[in-house]
Amino acid sequence: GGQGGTGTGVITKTKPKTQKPSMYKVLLLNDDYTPMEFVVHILERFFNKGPEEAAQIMLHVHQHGVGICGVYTYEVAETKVTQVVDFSRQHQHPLQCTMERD
Ligand code: TYC
Repeated sequence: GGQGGTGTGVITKTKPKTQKPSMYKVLLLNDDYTPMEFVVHILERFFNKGPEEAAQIMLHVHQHGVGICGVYTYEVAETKVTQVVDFSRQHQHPLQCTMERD
């Protein structure tokens, strides 16, 4: 829909805006048992990180307790969390992954 301007004869239009989806941060939590190399592998495999960024994120989580793997729409974030937790359990690692509104 558009509104015609008045006064100057200049026509302005208000664009109908489609809603942007809410975004969710996927967070990785530190623990004392999961090997560092396994966490790097997770970040490469499920979050499409290169080896350097993956190592950087892993060390951030190791030192600070929590870190951001990526920001996604709800369904994608939920799928990543499930994939990380399932894959970690299959390898007997206690790695925890969660999501929160951005
Ligand atoms: N703290 C773990 C260790 O010393 C490494 C680790 C890093 C575990 C990040 C989980 O999300 C994590 N082996």
